[in-house]
Amino acid sequence: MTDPTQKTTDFAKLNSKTGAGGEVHQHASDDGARLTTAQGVVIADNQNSLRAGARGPTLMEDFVLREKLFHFDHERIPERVVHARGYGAHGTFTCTRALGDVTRAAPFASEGKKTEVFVRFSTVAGSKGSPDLARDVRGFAVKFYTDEGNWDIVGNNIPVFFIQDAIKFPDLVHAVKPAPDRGFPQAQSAHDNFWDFISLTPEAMHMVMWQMSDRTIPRSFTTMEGFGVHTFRFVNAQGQSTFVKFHWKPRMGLQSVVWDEAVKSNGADPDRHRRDLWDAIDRGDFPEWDLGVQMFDQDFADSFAFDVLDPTKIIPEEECPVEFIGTLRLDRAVDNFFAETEQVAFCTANVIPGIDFSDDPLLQGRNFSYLDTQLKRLGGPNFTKLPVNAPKGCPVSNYQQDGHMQTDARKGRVNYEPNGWAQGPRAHPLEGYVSYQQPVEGDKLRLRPESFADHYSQARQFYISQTPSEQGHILAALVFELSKCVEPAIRARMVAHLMHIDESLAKAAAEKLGLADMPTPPPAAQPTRPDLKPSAALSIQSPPPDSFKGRILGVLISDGFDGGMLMALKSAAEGEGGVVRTIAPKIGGAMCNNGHLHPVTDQLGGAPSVLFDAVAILPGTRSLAQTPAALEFVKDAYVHCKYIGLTKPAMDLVAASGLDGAQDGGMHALTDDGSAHAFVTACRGLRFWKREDLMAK
Ligand code: HDE
Repeated sequence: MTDPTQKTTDFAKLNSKTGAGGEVHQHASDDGARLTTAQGVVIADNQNSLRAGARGPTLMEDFVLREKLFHFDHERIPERVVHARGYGAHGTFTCTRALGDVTRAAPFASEGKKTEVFVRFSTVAGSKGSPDLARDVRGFAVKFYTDEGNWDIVGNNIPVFFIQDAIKFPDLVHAVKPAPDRGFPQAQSAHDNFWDFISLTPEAMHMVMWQMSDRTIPRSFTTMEGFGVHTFRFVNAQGQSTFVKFHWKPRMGLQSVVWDEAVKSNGADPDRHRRDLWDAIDRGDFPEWDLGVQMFDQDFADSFAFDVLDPTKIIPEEECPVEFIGTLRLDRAVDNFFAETEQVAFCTANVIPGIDFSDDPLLQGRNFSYLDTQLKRLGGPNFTKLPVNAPKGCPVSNYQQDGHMQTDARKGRVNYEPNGWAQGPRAHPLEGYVSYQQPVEGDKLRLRPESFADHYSQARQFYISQTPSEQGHILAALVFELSKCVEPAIRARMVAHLMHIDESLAKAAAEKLGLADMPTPPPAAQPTRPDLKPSAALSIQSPPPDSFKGRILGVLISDGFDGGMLMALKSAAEGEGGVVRTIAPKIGGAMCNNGHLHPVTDQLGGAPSVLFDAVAILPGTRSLAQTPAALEFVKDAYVHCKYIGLTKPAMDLVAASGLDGAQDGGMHALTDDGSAHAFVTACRGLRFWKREDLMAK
């Protein structure tokens, strides 16, 4: 690193122009580069506009000022209508199983084949500046830069959707977004308009159960699953089709936070998810997902209990296994958030040879919609030339021309095809994209098929697949959200739907909402099937991950703390691929019991325990029992069912927090290296969920 004072001095010699206060206005840049206008003219002074006299009017001819303000005034583009808040990263997809017999899609051509990718994660409802941990569905959009063109899987972290037909999408989004008159609430579904719409839309019930589960408050992007949602087609070189559903499974395992933690986390660190992804890549802990596929033929589709074209339904993994075919690794943060994450343009219609659509009406609507959004946001049809959107693995060659911001200067006189000049690219019947030859017939009509009519059976199946703790979270989420609805009829309508899903859930919700009478369930287009078996893959809590990899242990210390214990915890957590952060009353550090000042990563007031996966409390001679932030730290960790490691000097803090008598299997005494190891091993289990029962007593 060069010494900044040195640079100032050097430049002062070079150009000793000073302001009225005597300050030096500019530094020589490290590489001697010159600041220029967009036209390439070197700028002499970037601090003062051109004036007639030192205190006189600014001149219109100041092209440096004019260009700078002009560019600044146009620095924003419209945010995405949905999925506005997002974060992207680059990576690689590696094929682990060649699929040449099933699809000619380039990424699956051979085992070990690598394809560059760009991934953008997002929330759906909130605008660009909204907090990361809103209760919301997460977008999981992957762009594969394949050697046969760009292919996008524009998925979510939930395998089903609220609606069955694209025509309902604007209404769904209007209902969840801020109300048009008051412009709030922002980034949440806990309000009348959302539940009004949902309670009048029975097809949403399956998705609502997922939405009320902890899936919508994920610990981080790296602990979420991703799903293509719709049924797609794989098509092989012989033109034969196999239906396929896409699944991304995080190597870190599924992990979520609890609701109270999400709420507090949004205050403590609204950028929590993007920071987590940035930090993970920065420290070389590259997040990974396995790509799994459920492949099935027409016979399976015909015999399956639901319509495979219905996006409100899953195919349980027990009925059609998820087969792993590759791994996604994110290993490069963006260089520039705007240029890449903001300008990336995903589209479900971006497919390559070997990938085709099904007739899912939601997918068909999406194929139509995304280009419109790109045009609006990116200002013209040439957004495909932006580096993040341009194909990387293959040439692009066609006769499209002109339009806003055309950056290509194609040569030659020919811009049409066929042409007799023997110039320019030609279509290729063998290598080109050929749509799957699917016979199509039918009357033109606006009608939902009867096979889409069962709205409750899979909602019930999801609910009974959850652990009792997860079922408790769903109930609590429903009660929280519906309690925010001012209109009693909306609450009653929702509870009435729950009757079709699970009577005990409906009754518990009614009781907690203070409903005077149980509402009558609405007529169901089809009765709920009681025979669908629980599916283990639908639960987050079971089984928990088998290591602490990628997670953060927050260690609270104060002057005189046990340095040996901190080292033991670090070695145990880092041995599992975890991260340790140290928190102390002052950011300058805390005095170790060996007499040395130990640096810390966080100051207690700005680092509540909600930001950590597990915590250890190691006060020294300086007690923390009178420090409000320390009391909150330990109380919240307890209430959020976190594993808590405690040295003896921490006991007065525990007592002062009112938790003295509440010690349980999730609170570990830290006495020696062995106990530090045992504590970190216990932390693998996500949370000490049994505490919920203890707290309920
Ligand atoms: Fe989207 N969706 N969507 N969507 N969607 C957009 O495109 C749309 C749907 C999804 O990180 C928009 O560029 C319609 C389902 C993701 O940039 C827009 C319908 C799923 C992203 C749009 C749906 C998604 C979007 C807004 C109903 C899960 C963010 C900005 C027919 C499988 C991509 C944009 C990114 C973005 C339309 C339903 C996923 C307006 C019409 C179902 C992950 O074009």
